[in-house]
Amino acid sequence: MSAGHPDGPDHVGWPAEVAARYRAAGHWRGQTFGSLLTSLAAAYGPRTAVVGETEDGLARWTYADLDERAHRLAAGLAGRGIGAGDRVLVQLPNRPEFVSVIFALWRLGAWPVFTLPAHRRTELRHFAERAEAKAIVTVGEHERHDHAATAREVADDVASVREVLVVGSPEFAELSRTEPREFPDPDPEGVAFLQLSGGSTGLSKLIPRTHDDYLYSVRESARICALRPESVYLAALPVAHNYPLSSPGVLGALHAGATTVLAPRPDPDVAFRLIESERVTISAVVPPLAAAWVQAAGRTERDLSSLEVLLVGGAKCARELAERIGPALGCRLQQVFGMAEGLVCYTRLDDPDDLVLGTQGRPISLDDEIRIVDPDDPNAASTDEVAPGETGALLTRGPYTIRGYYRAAAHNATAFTPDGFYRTGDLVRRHPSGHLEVVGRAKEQINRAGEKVSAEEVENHLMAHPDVLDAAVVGVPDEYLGERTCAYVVPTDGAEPSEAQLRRFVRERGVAAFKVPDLVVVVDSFPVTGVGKTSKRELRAALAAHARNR
Ligand code: OOB
Repeated sequence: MSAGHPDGPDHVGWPAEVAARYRAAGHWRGQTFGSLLTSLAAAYGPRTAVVGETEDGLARWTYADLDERAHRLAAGLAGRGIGAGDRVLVQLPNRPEFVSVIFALWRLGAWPVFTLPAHRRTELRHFAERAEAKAIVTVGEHERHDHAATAREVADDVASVREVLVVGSPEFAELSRTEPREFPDPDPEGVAFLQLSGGSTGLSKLIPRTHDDYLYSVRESARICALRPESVYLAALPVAHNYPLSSPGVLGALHAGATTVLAPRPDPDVAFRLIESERVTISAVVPPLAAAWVQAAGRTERDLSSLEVLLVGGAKCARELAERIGPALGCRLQQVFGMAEGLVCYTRLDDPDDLVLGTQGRPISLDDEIRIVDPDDPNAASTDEVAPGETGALLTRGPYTIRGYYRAAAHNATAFTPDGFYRTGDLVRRHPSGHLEVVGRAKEQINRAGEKVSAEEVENHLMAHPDVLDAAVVGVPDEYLGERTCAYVVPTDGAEPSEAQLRRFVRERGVAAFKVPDLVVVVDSFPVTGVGKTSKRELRAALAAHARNR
């Protein structure tokens, strides 16, 4: 393994004595995801594991089916030269093969790199380069985009990428029929996959998660959300994201022997149809989607009575919205505040209403260490705690929170404290019960309906335009999205770029649509007095204030 990569180690592990403590506490149990599937198939063989659309209509796979498919596909992928430690970009929408592909890779000890269906050429190229990915697994045409063509472009540009495998193609079907064989189980304390960070300083970083640490969070999430074999989890959000994947998500549902229903789209029409037909008991949404469901529930003919729990997270759920969810949908609200880097907080199903409506929950584990520190000091130490109940910047470390990003030593030096706490960039306050209330954000990131946009990344795309001298991207409050992106642009001398041109320019650079600025304001100079051009951070703060007052 290339621990000696010039950009830093693949995996910054936990100190040995800390790891020993997590093992002794029973958090880390030495199981891999591949062996988990084997034991699930033994325990729940004939029960339905996954329901979702394929080319041949609605597929229903039992646990035994899923196990066999993952076995065969693992053998097929091995035949294509994919093996332990290889990184494989996975870009799949919500369809059953997502699950068989990731378990096949896990059985091989290969590392899925979880990209979103929204990602485009430039982002995929970045992930493939960073991870030195060997292959890309994707689909053909989906939502009017030819993913296979984009993947092939990336493969042409990135030397390490040798295979593009297209789910739904005859070639993929052939691979999925390969005679199964066994592979050595990988190290449970080793990296299982790479997740993506939301990104605040430019492009997304890669997040190495281990079998042991992730399985702990999945197991506990399933328990906290009361999943049981009779549960039916509707995956409405894109399943590659950490939230619908593991909080409790598809993996939590599998862990409990429950059924996962994969919704091709999250809008109320599709979701309500599936809730009715599959008798869905639990689902998970972001706040804007919760609002859309609440609104649609008032006029739907669908029977939603099976729904017991709706998780809401990924972005702040306003109390007013929180209060409407239970009555409108006839279910219990569970708030979730999590991050791909690790820490996940839930309100508990037996918490008093005030905490469920007014906080974002408390951590999964008693071993999740929380420090709320001086919000004005980006380098605050874990000991610089604010007074109890005061707002501050959230630092955390624990049994499933990373100690460093993949090959990013320079970034890690500021993203983590010297004693290993992750600087979340979130501003929170702690209630006496230990529940956290998210009150804001210190990081240079826009949370657009739960999708994270790095201000710097979008600025860099804008500044690549010949008519743009400088750009600053800020979030402005939006009733529906929570926040939308507003780009302030200073043109080069004499140039007059239009808003439409600049938005098209960013889109054509091959980035996810959610990163294209919602609003572009062309100005002669930044409309701010008293802010020098020395700190983009101060400039953004002043522009955000300006945008709010427009
Ligand atoms: C989830 O993961 P990411 O990695 O896309 O984003 C993490 C960030 C947090 O640092 C915070 O800024 C924001 O998203 N966030 C929330 C929130 N949940 C996440 N902000 C306010 N209230 C909430 N409830 O978004 C994620 C991962 C696992 C489970 C749930 C969400």
